[in-house]
Amino acid sequence: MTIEEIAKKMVTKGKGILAADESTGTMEKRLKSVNVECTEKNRLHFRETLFSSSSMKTCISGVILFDETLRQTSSSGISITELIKKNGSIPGIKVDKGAKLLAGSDGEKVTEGLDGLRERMEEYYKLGARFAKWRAVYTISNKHPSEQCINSNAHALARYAALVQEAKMVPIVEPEVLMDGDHTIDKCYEVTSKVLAECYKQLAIHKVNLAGTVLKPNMILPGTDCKDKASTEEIAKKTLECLKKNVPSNVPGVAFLSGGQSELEATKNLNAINKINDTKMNFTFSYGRALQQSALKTWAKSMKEINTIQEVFNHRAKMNGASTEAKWSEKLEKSSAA
Ligand code: 5MM
Repeated sequence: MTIEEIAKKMVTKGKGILAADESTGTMEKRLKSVNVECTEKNRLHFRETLFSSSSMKTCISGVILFDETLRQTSSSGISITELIKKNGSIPGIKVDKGAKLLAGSDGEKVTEGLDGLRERMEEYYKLGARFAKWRAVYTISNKHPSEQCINSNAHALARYAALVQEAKMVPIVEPEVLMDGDHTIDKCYEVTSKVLAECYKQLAIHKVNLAGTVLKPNMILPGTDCKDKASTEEIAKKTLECLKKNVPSNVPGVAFLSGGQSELEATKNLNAINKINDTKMNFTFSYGRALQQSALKTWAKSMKEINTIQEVFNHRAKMNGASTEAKWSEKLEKSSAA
Protein backbone atom coordinates (compact mmCIF):
# COMPACT_ATOMS: atom_id res chain seq x y z
CA MET A 1 0.00 0.00 0.00
CA THR A 2 1.14 3.58 -0.66
CA ILE A 3 1.39 6.00 2.25
CA GLU A 4 -1.69 7.83 0.94
CA GLU A 5 -3.68 4.58 1.04
CA ILE A 6 -2.45 3.70 4.53
CA ALA A 7 -3.35 7.19 5.82
CA LYS A 8 -6.86 6.92 4.35
CA LYS A 9 -7.34 3.50 5.91
CA MET A 10 -6.25 4.83 9.30
CA VAL A 11 -9.05 7.41 9.28
CA THR A 12 -11.78 5.23 7.74
CA LYS A 13 -15.30 6.12 8.89
CA GLY A 14 -16.59 3.86 11.65
CA LYS A 15 -13.09 3.10 12.91
CA GLY A 16 -10.31 4.72 14.90
CA ILE A 17 -6.88 4.20 16.39
CA LEU A 18 -6.05 2.53 19.69
CA ALA A 19 -3.14 4.39 21.33
CA ALA A 20 -1.50 1.60 23.32
CA ASP A 21 1.97 3.14 23.14
CA GLU A 22 2.45 4.01 26.80
CA SER A 23 6.15 3.93 27.62
CA THR A 24 7.12 1.76 30.60
CA GLY A 25 7.04 4.78 32.96
CA THR A 26 3.51 5.74 31.93
CA MET A 27 2.39 2.10 32.07
CA GLU A 28 3.80 1.94 35.60
CA LYS A 29 1.45 4.81 36.60
CA ARG A 30 -1.55 3.23 34.85
CA LEU A 31 -1.04 -0.20 36.43
CA LYS A 32 -0.28 1.29 39.85
CA SER A 33 -3.64 3.10 39.71
CA VAL A 34 -5.38 -0.31 39.56
CA ASN A 35 -2.96 -2.00 42.02
CA VAL A 36 -1.28 -4.27 39.50
CA GLU A 37 2.47 -4.79 39.35
CA CYS A 38 4.05 -3.33 36.21
CA THR A 39 5.89 -6.39 34.86
CA GLU A 40 6.56 -7.19 31.20
CA LYS A 41 4.21 -10.19 31.50
CA ASN A 42 1.34 -8.06 32.84
CA ARG A 43 1.83 -5.34 30.22
CA LEU A 44 1.71 -7.97 27.47
CA HIS A 45 -1.29 -9.77 28.97
CA PHE A 46 -3.42 -6.61 29.14
CA ARG A 47 -2.48 -5.49 25.66
CA GLU A 48 -2.90 -8.92 24.08
CA THR A 49 -6.37 -9.17 25.63
CA LEU A 50 -7.38 -5.92 23.88
CA PHE A 51 -5.69 -6.80 20.57
CA SER A 52 -7.61 -10.11 20.42
CA SER A 53 -11.03 -8.46 20.92
CA SER A 54 -13.70 -8.73 18.23
CA SER A 55 -13.97 -4.92 17.90
CA MET A 56 -10.44 -4.90 16.43
CA LYS A 57 -12.01 -6.02 13.15
CA THR A 58 -14.96 -3.66 13.23
CA CYS A 59 -13.87 -0.49 15.03
CA ILE A 60 -10.05 -0.27 15.22
CA SER A 61 -8.15 0.82 12.11
CA GLY A 62 -4.71 0.89 13.71
CA VAL A 63 -2.84 0.32 16.96
CA ILE A 64 0.07 2.47 18.15
CA LEU A 65 2.62 0.29 19.93
CA PHE A 66 5.58 0.96 22.20
CA ASP A 67 8.93 -0.51 21.11
CA GLU A 68 8.67 -3.32 23.70
CA THR A 69 5.25 -4.48 22.44
CA LEU A 70 6.24 -4.40 18.76
CA ARG A 71 8.88 -7.04 19.54
CA GLN A 72 6.68 -9.32 21.66
CA THR A 73 5.07 -12.65 20.83
CA SER A 74 1.45 -13.37 21.75
CA SER A 75 0.42 -16.41 23.82
CA SER A 76 -0.73 -18.17 20.62
CA GLY A 77 2.83 -18.02 19.28
CA ILE A 78 2.36 -15.38 16.60
CA SER A 79 3.96 -11.97 16.91
CA ILE A 80 1.91 -9.07 18.26
CA THR A 81 2.09 -7.34 14.88
CA GLU A 82 0.75 -10.50 13.18
CA LEU A 83 -2.06 -10.66 15.74
CA ILE A 84 -3.03 -7.06 15.00
CA LYS A 85 -2.88 -7.63 11.22
CA LYS A 86 -4.84 -10.88 11.50
CA ASN A 87 -7.58 -8.88 13.19
CA GLY A 88 -7.75 -6.45 10.28
CA SER A 89 -5.89 -3.55 11.86
CA ILE A 90 -2.59 -1.77 11.05
CA PRO A 91 0.33 -1.88 13.51
CA GLY A 92 2.08 1.43 14.22
CA ILE A 93 4.97 2.50 16.43
CA LYS A 94 5.68 5.43 18.75
CA VAL A 95 9.15 6.63 17.76
CA ASP A 96 9.74 9.71 19.90
CA LYS A 97 11.97 9.44 22.96
CA GLY A 98 9.77 11.68 25.08
CA ALA A 99 9.43 15.37 25.94
CA LYS A 100 12.63 16.71 27.53
CA LEU A 101 13.49 20.07 29.13
CA LEU A 102 14.07 22.66 26.40
CA ALA A 103 17.47 24.31 26.92
CA GLY A 104 17.21 28.09 27.39
CA SER A 105 13.54 27.94 28.35
CA ASP A 106 11.93 28.24 31.78
CA GLY A 107 10.66 24.68 32.05
CA GLU A 108 9.03 24.08 28.67
CA LYS A 109 9.62 20.85 26.81
CA VAL A 110 10.76 19.70 23.40
CA THR A 111 10.30 16.16 22.13
CA GLU A 112 13.51 14.31 21.31
CA GLY A 113 14.35 11.21 19.28
CA LEU A 114 15.64 12.31 15.87
CA ASP A 115 19.16 10.85 16.25
CA GLY A 116 19.31 7.45 14.57
CA LEU A 117 15.65 7.66 13.54
CA ARG A 118 16.37 6.76 9.89
CA GLU A 119 17.91 3.45 10.96
CA ARG A 120 15.20 2.77 13.55
CA MET A 121 12.49 3.31 10.91
CA GLU A 122 14.08 0.70 8.65
CA GLU A 123 13.94 -1.82 11.47
CA TYR A 124 10.37 -0.92 12.45
CA TYR A 125 9.25 -1.43 8.85
CA LYS A 126 10.82 -4.89 8.85
CA LEU A 127 9.05 -5.65 12.14
CA GLY A 128 5.70 -4.87 10.47
CA ALA A 129 4.87 -1.28 11.48
CA ARG A 130 3.28 0.84 8.73
CA PHE A 131 2.79 4.11 10.56
CA ALA A 132 4.54 6.03 13.33
CA LYS A 133 3.73 8.55 16.02
CA TRP A 134 5.56 11.51 17.59
CA ARG A 135 4.00 13.64 20.32
CA ALA A 136 4.92 17.22 21.21
CA VAL A 137 3.44 18.81 24.36
CA TYR A 138 2.59 22.45 25.06
CA THR A 139 1.35 23.90 28.35
CA ILE A 140 -0.78 27.01 28.58
CA SER A 141 -0.02 29.73 31.17
CA ASN A 142 0.41 33.52 31.10
CA LYS A 143 3.77 33.17 29.37
CA HIS A 144 3.50 29.73 27.75
CA PRO A 145 3.79 28.29 25.23
CA SER A 146 6.68 30.46 24.07
CA GLU A 147 7.63 30.96 20.45
CA GLN A 148 10.79 28.98 21.22
CA CYS A 149 8.70 25.99 22.32
CA ILE A 150 6.23 26.25 19.41
CA ASN A 151 9.02 26.58 16.81
CA SER A 152 11.35 23.88 18.10
CA ASN A 153 8.58 21.30 18.48
CA ALA A 154 7.20 22.05 15.01
CA HIS A 155 10.68 21.72 13.53
CA ALA A 156 11.22 18.33 15.22
CA LEU A 157 7.76 17.08 14.17
CA ALA A 158 8.49 18.02 10.56
CA ARG A 159 11.92 16.36 10.52
CA TYR A 160 10.37 13.24 12.06
CA ALA A 161 7.53 13.21 9.50
CA ALA A 162 9.97 13.51 6.58
CA LEU A 163 12.07 10.59 7.87
CA VAL A 164 8.98 8.41 8.39
CA GLN A 165 7.76 9.04 4.84
CA GLU A 166 11.24 8.28 3.52
CA ALA A 167 10.78 4.82 5.13
CA LYS A 168 7.41 4.47 3.30
CA MET A 169 5.38 4.83 6.46
CA VAL A 170 2.70 7.31 7.59
CA PRO A 171 3.62 9.83 10.29
CA ILE A 172 0.99 10.71 12.87
CA VAL A 173 1.73 14.31 13.76
CA GLU A 174 0.68 14.88 17.38
CA PRO A 175 0.98 18.39 18.78
CA GLU A 176 -0.85 18.19 22.14
CA VAL A 177 -1.90 21.41 23.87
CA LEU A 178 -2.45 20.14 27.41
CA MET A 179 -5.69 20.62 29.33
CA ASP A 180 -3.86 21.46 32.60
CA GLY A 181 -4.56 24.96 33.92
CA ASP A 182 -7.39 27.45 34.34
CA HIS A 183 -7.33 28.90 30.81
CA THR A 184 -10.54 29.52 28.89
CA ILE A 185 -11.70 27.62 25.82
CA ASP A 186 -10.86 30.68 23.71
CA LYS A 187 -7.27 30.66 24.98
CA CYS A 188 -7.03 26.99 23.98
CA TYR A 189 -8.35 27.94 20.53
CA GLU A 190 -5.76 30.72 20.17
CA VAL A 191 -2.81 28.57 21.29
CA THR A 192 -3.86 25.52 19.25
CA SER A 193 -4.19 27.73 16.15
CA LYS A 194 -0.64 29.06 16.58
CA VAL A 195 0.75 25.58 17.21
CA LEU A 196 -0.99 24.06 14.16
CA ALA A 197 -0.03 26.93 11.87
CA GLU A 198 3.65 26.55 12.80
CA CYS A 199 3.49 22.75 12.37
CA TYR A 200 2.09 23.05 8.83
CA LYS A 201 4.65 25.75 7.99
CA GLN A 202 7.49 23.42 9.02
CA LEU A 203 5.92 20.36 7.34
CA ALA A 204 5.88 22.35 4.09
CA ILE A 205 9.51 23.44 4.51
CA HIS A 206 10.50 19.80 5.02
CA LYS A 207 8.50 18.74 1.92
CA VAL A 208 6.22 16.34 3.78
CA ASN A 209 3.45 14.89 1.60
CA LEU A 210 0.37 15.84 3.61
CA ALA A 211 -1.84 13.28 1.85
CA GLY A 212 0.33 10.64 3.55
CA THR A 213 -0.03 12.01 7.10
CA VAL A 214 -2.60 11.93 9.90
CA LEU A 215 -2.98 14.78 12.40
CA LYS A 216 -3.55 13.88 16.06
CA PRO A 217 -4.55 17.10 17.83
CA ASN A 218 -6.31 18.02 21.05
CA MET A 219 -9.90 19.15 20.92
CA ILE A 220 -10.59 22.80 21.79
CA LEU A 221 -11.50 22.64 25.48
CA PRO A 222 -11.32 24.90 28.54
CA GLY A 223 -8.50 24.08 31.00
CA THR A 224 -9.38 21.52 33.69
CA ASP A 225 -9.42 24.26 36.38
CA CYS A 226 -11.33 26.83 34.32
CA LYS A 227 -14.52 28.08 36.03
CA ASP A 228 -16.36 28.52 32.73
CA LYS A 229 -17.34 25.09 31.50
CA ALA A 230 -18.16 24.65 27.80
CA SER A 231 -21.08 22.79 26.26
CA THR A 232 -20.50 19.87 23.89
CA GLU A 233 -21.83 22.03 21.05
CA GLU A 234 -19.39 24.87 21.80
CA ILE A 235 -16.45 22.42 21.98
CA ALA A 236 -17.47 20.89 18.65
CA LYS A 237 -17.98 24.25 16.93
CA LYS A 238 -14.67 25.74 18.10
CA THR A 239 -12.72 22.55 17.39
CA LEU A 240 -14.05 22.34 13.84
CA GLU A 241 -13.48 26.05 13.21
CA CYS A 242 -9.88 25.87 14.49
CA LEU A 243 -9.07 22.85 12.31
CA LYS A 244 -10.72 24.34 9.21
CA LYS A 245 -8.61 27.47 9.60
CA ASN A 246 -5.30 25.74 10.24
CA VAL A 247 -5.22 22.30 8.61
CA PRO A 248 -4.61 22.14 4.84
CA SER A 249 -7.42 20.37 3.01
CA ASN A 250 -5.19 17.62 1.55
CA VAL A 251 -4.70 16.11 5.02
CA PRO A 252 -6.96 13.02 4.77
CA GLY A 253 -8.02 12.98 8.38
CA VAL A 254 -7.73 13.92 11.97
CA ALA A 255 -7.54 11.39 14.83
CA PHE A 256 -8.11 13.21 18.13
CA LEU A 257 -6.32 12.41 21.38
CA SER A 258 -8.49 12.27 24.51
CA GLY A 259 -6.05 14.18 26.72
CA GLY A 260 -7.64 13.41 30.10
CA GLN A 261 -11.32 13.66 29.11
CA SER A 262 -13.53 10.93 30.56
CA GLU A 263 -14.47 8.07 28.25
CA LEU A 264 -17.98 9.47 27.82
CA GLU A 265 -16.85 13.08 27.20
CA ALA A 266 -14.39 11.95 24.54
CA THR A 267 -17.11 9.96 22.74
CA LYS A 268 -19.75 12.72 23.02
CA ASN A 269 -17.41 15.45 21.79
CA LEU A 270 -16.22 13.44 18.79
CA ASN A 271 -19.84 12.68 17.89
CA ALA A 272 -20.75 16.38 18.09
CA ILE A 273 -17.79 17.34 15.88
CA ASN A 274 -18.86 14.81 13.25
CA LYS A 275 -22.46 16.06 13.37
CA ILE A 276 -21.32 19.44 12.06
CA ASN A 277 -18.35 18.32 9.95
CA ASP A 278 -18.74 20.00 6.55
CA THR A 279 -15.19 19.31 5.35
CA LYS A 280 -13.73 16.50 3.26
CA MET A 281 -11.58 15.40 6.19
CA ASN A 282 -12.55 12.41 8.31
CA PHE A 283 -12.59 12.98 12.06
CA THR A 284 -11.84 9.97 14.17
CA PHE A 285 -10.16 9.00 17.44
CA SER A 286 -6.70 7.95 18.53
CA TYR A 287 -7.50 7.48 22.20
CA GLY A 288 -5.33 6.01 24.91
CA ARG A 289 -7.02 6.53 28.26
CA ALA A 290 -10.53 7.12 26.86
CA LEU A 291 -10.50 3.69 25.16
CA GLN A 292 -8.71 1.65 27.79
CA GLN A 293 -9.72 2.96 31.23
CA SER A 294 -12.77 0.76 31.90
CA ALA A 295 -11.13 -2.30 30.33
CA LEU A 296 -8.05 -1.75 32.51
CA LYS A 297 -10.15 -1.61 35.69
CA THR A 298 -12.05 -4.77 34.67
CA TRP A 299 -8.79 -6.56 33.83
CA ALA A 300 -7.26 -5.58 37.18
CA LYS A 301 -10.23 -7.09 39.04
CA SER A 302 -9.96 -10.46 37.33
CA MET A 303 -7.34 -11.05 34.63
CA LYS A 304 -8.76 -14.46 33.75
CA GLU A 305 -12.18 -13.09 32.73
CA ILE A 306 -10.99 -12.47 29.16
CA ASN A 307 -14.52 -12.34 27.70
CA THR A 308 -15.72 -9.77 30.23
CA ILE A 309 -12.65 -7.57 29.70
CA GLN A 310 -13.09 -7.78 25.94
CA GLU A 311 -16.80 -6.96 26.17
CA VAL A 312 -15.97 -3.79 28.09
CA PHE A 313 -13.36 -2.81 25.50
CA ASN A 314 -15.67 -3.72 22.59
CA HIS A 315 -18.40 -1.50 23.99
CA ARG A 316 -16.10 1.55 24.22
CA ALA A 317 -14.63 0.90 20.76
CA LYS A 318 -18.12 0.52 19.31
CA MET A 319 -19.33 3.78 20.89
CA ASN A 320 -16.34 5.68 19.52
CA GLY A 321 -16.76 4.00 16.13
CA ALA A 322 -20.38 5.23 16.09
CA SER A 323 -19.25 8.75 16.99
CA THR A 324 -16.99 8.90 13.91
CA GLU A 325 -20.20 8.75 11.87
CA ALA A 326 -22.24 10.98 14.23
CA LYS A 327 -24.36 7.94 15.10
CA TRP A 328 -23.71 7.87 18.85
CA SER A 329 -26.53 8.66 21.32
CA GLU A 330 -27.21 8.25 25.06
CA LYS A 331 -29.73 5.58 24.08
CA LEU A 332 -27.12 3.61 22.10
CA GLU A 333 -24.65 4.00 24.98
CA LYS A 334 -27.12 2.46 27.43
CA SER A 335 -28.43 -0.32 25.20
CA SER A 336 -24.93 -1.39 24.12
CA ALA A 337 -23.64 -1.33 27.71
CA ALA A 338 -26.57 -3.47 28.80
C1 5MM B 1 -0.94 6.20 25.17
O1 5MM B 1 -0.31 7.30 25.78
C2 5MM B 1 0.72 7.97 25.05
C3 5MM B 1 1.66 8.43 26.12
O2 5MM B 1 2.80 7.78 26.03
P1 5MM B 1 4.09 8.31 26.88
O3 5MM B 1 4.37 7.21 27.82
O4 5MM B 1 5.14 8.53 25.85
O5 5MM B 1 3.69 9.57 27.59
C4 5MM B 1 0.23 9.25 24.38
O6 5MM B 1 1.15 9.78 23.46
C5 5MM B 1 -1.03 9.05 23.68
O7 5MM B 1 -0.85 8.41 22.46
C6 5MM B 1 -1.77 10.36 23.42
O8 5MM B 1 -1.50 11.34 24.37
C7 5MM B 1 -3.23 10.08 23.46
O9 5MM B 1 -3.57 9.45 24.66
P2 5MM B 1 -4.80 9.99 25.45
O10 5MM B 1 -4.83 9.17 26.72
O11 5MM B 1 -4.56 11.45 25.69
O12 5MM B 1 -5.99 9.74 24.56
